Amino acid sequence: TLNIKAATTFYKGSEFTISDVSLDKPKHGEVLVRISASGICHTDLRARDQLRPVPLPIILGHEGSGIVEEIGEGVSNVQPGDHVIMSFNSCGTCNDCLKAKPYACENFPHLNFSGKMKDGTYRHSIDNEPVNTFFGQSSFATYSIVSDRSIVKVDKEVPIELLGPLGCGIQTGSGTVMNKLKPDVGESIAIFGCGTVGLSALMAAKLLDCGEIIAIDVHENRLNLAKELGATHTINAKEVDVEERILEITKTGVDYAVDSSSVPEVLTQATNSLSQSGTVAAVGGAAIGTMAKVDMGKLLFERTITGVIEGNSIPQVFIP
Ligand code: CXF
Ligand code: ZN
Repeated sequence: TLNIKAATTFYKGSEFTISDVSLDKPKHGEVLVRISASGICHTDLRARDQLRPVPLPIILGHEGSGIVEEIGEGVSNVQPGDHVIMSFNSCGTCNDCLKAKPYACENFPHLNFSGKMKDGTYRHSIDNEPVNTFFGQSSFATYSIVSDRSIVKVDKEVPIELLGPLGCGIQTGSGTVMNKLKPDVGESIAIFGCGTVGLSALMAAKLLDCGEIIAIDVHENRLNLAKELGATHTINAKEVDVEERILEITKTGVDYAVDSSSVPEVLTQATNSLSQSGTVAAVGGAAIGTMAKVDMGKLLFERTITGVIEGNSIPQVFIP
């Protein structure tokens, strides 16, 4: 075992507490990574606050980057010394994985949120008591053990400490636009929520030459950043009727919308802001049972509401 430090969450809403943790050796198909840095995603905070139920105590963090320290038996995609980032875990054997949709893996909940490794055991412990793992990586720590399926090898030339958020937030936002919505040149898009996910969606929309790129948030500083990154219009939802304003800008409603908020009222608003055949992607981490209102009469005219996990990304293909 290895003695590591981890920012541990002991109870609902608790501070991240730096703890001494024992970490077992990597088993078959697993990789030990020395963490350089980790991003922080809203899903970490939702898990800490038990809005996404996860077993406690747990070491959160799922946007880690670092250097491979050791590989378990059967690992062939990386070597010690490789620079890597870590993304979500998937099983590789269910129908969706076999159809190259690891983000829709049937075992996603178990592999990412059950607190256990794939084989049902734990690698972390404090005073011989098991500590739960998160998103198959627990990157708020000095070391992580992850499945080789979570690992994305990256270029050693790129500053490793900046890359972690590619593994979740950035691929969620940009992948939703590039892999799922695939807007044509000149089509319009509304981005509801301008955090990491929304702004990554926005940058992708800009790269794909969308026409109107409308950023919606309640914080002026985020809207200013959205402008800098390519928003053609910004709307402060605290000050303006969002649906009216979008209709004013686009005349017909937007072709696409991305809702990263996981706030039910925002999904309703985004759906109502669509053009006749528009699509809205809900990508925030709403818990099962979160209900939003939908105008079925409007939906009927070819509108689409879809969920998107991790930007429909195969991390090893999309991230490089
Ligand atoms: C998550 C949201 C909760 C379900 C899995 C994907 N996205 C990233 O944090
Ligand atoms: Zn995340």
